[in-house]
Amino acid sequence: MTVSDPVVEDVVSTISRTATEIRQGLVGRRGTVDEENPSGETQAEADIWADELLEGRLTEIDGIGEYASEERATVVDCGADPDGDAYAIACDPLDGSSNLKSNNAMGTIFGVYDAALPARGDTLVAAGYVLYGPITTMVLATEESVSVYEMSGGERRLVQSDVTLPEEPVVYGFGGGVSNWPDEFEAFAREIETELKLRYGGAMIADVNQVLTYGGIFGYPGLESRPAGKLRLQFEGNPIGYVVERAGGRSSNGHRSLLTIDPDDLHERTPVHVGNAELIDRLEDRPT
Ligand code: AHM
Ligand code: MG
Repeated sequence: MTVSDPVVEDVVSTISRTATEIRQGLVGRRGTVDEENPSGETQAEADIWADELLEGRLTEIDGIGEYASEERATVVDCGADPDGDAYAIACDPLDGSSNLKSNNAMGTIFGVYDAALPARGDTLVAAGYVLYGPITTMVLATEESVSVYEMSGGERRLVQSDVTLPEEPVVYGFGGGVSNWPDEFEAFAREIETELKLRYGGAMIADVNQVLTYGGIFGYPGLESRPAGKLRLQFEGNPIGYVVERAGGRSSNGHRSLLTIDPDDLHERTPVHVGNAELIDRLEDRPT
């Protein structure tokens, strides 16, 4: 399947090629650097390297007006106007990069917004992620559908089209630490853990991919110590919310779709919940 919008196709092809390089270049880049990202987290050498690779490639594309990532404080202006004809790209270059230490799965997340950043998720025209698992796959959501590709040598090969969440949920994964969960979320989680199987790997992309494959729910709630939670709306919440909603599921900050949140800040955080609609409805129905 090719993407019908030529700029989006260019973005997806560029990310396909770059992701192959990122995967191969991780060897020797497992250390941390003496820097913090704009969210105050220690950066891995690989975070900065992957961000620079993506920025270099994506800002060259005609029709791209802005590039932003979790790893840099401000938006890179590429000259064209995302509130006009151009698009803006937001990336999490290496989601779950703390998994580098234990050699577990990670991913690259991207969102293509038809508005200047920070933007609402309902201005996305495409979003997806590359999962660096035993094999490299890309999940791509567009206005038309959600597709899965296997990636090899910079090329992507369609392996599944019109992806939808399985109707019967099977797995769940909740981040943040039980002792730090608000009581009402803990009560919900206790209910879910009697119904579904736990799958939590510390990289949202890998955990969401389990939900997309088997059905279920992934959540990173607001915490007692950090009410907005950990995940960032522009780089993580919106793109993943878009993918899961396009696949027939729901996304939520605990109250409403992530895609309807008006952002105030490029790096703002939000509670993130995605999965089968019935489970997200139940989460939202609880008193908070
Ligand atoms: P990152 O983008 O800096 O890697 O942080 C986000 C990651 C998510 O992939 C994952 O869901 C979460 O952090 C895991 O956090 P925790 O270690 O608190 O479980
Ligand atoms: Mg991340």
